Amino acid sequence: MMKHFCISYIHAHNNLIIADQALHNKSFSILHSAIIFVFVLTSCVCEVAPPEAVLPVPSERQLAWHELEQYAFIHFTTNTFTGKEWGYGDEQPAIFDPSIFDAEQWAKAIRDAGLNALILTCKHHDGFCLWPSQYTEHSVKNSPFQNGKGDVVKAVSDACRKYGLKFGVYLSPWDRNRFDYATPEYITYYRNQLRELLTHYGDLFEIWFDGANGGDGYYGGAREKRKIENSVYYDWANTHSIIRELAPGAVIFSDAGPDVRWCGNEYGFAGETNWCTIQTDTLYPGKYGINDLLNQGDEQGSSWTPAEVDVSIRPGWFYHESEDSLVRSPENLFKIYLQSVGRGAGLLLNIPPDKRGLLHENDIQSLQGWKLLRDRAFAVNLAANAAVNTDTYRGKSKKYAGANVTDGNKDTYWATDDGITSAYLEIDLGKPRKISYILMQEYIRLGQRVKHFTVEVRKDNAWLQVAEGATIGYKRILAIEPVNTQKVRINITDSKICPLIADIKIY
Ligand code: FUL
Repeated sequence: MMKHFCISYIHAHNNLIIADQALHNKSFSILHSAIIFVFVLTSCVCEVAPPEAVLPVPSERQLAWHELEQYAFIHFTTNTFTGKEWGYGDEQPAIFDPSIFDAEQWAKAIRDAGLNALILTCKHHDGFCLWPSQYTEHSVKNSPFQNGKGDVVKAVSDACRKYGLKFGVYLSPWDRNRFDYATPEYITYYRNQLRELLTHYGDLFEIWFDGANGGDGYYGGAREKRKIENSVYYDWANTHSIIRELAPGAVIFSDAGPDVRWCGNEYGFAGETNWCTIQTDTLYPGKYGINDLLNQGDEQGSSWTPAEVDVSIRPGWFYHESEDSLVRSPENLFKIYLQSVGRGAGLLLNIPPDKRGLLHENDIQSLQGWKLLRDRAFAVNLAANAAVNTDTYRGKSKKYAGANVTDGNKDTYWATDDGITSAYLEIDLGKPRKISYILMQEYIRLGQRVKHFTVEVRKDNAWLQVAEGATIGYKRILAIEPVNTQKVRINITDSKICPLIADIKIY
């Protein structure tokens, strides 16, 4: 408000000085002051102060990540050929031999399924590297794959760029092959490998660190159990600063963030109540007993660290022929979509390539069926440009009016005045329509605010409640019992501070 006042004053003042000088008349100075007074008064009435942010707010890299919504995970290594889920670390590189490897087949199927990015397990716990790292012999360079000249990471990152997918990497901290695992030297090795991945494969959107580590392994022939202290061994802060320096656009994922957090399970659901905020300073990857916290976030959290739901299309993370009949159905994937993206989380869906080096036909069929279900469910937004009635909006300014939620522009939003934490938006569909889904988005650039809401539909001259929830966040999709109605009312019943709603869609 003060800023607008000052700018208006300066404009008015400058214009009148010019007028004064032109007229060479000192008697105009009284008039001058009067006009400035009126001008400033008018500007104060017209200019409505924008809402203040409620901290914490997302960074630009996090905002870009939110918009990806759903993306693919690829687990591929020697396990694909041994049938294991966790390789021991003594696998011979010679067994890594995909017969008709085709990264473009993966990228195309993933793109066609409406996924927007891909994260590749460049190194899993067994330590085998899918790229010819200069720091180890335990990699594709000693495998029959493309006569030891191949680089899976390069092929996949190139295919991603060709098909318009963003690319990210998974580098397992736990390495059951390395002789020096659990010593300080290993951390140098690990960071060297990370630097290779961060500098050789173009822009990365996400760097993925899992929390599993420690335990028995090959460890260069020692074949023993090694234990590390999760909270200190990896010295994550210094590894993170390498990423900030070499891949400033990438979000860092782990159980504990800092940019994106694990959702606390591998079954495919974020909390129904899901805060993008959490207290990260006491967390570290691999910490036990925090799964519920990770699942729901923390309304009071001081860090913007939204949840990511990682789940596999098959029972295992790696391909096993015995699971060909156990691929998730399109309906199951749709349910997972509603429980992840529909609750404001990111969805990281694992689709493991088979021994041929291809995504399996059954998996591709499920992906296509899932895409069809999403396309059908969200084909026509009945609320596009619909009239919106509200009980209140900020400063009675058009800039914050209800119409902003149906204008299809995510940068405009409805807001209430400061201090107003409950209000409604009533959307008129023009005529009675059958509706099944309600999608809402907060304007998260200024923080996550809504703490409780209800949804009602107009039925037989009365309002009928069809849904209720706590958080909205980046996105909330509510599946309701299909109902015929012309009017839908969203009641924000509680909010941290004045609510800001950017988008409402009805299907
Ligand atoms: C976990 C790993 O132990 C699994 O093998 C898998 O990679 C999963 C995504 O993360 O921590």
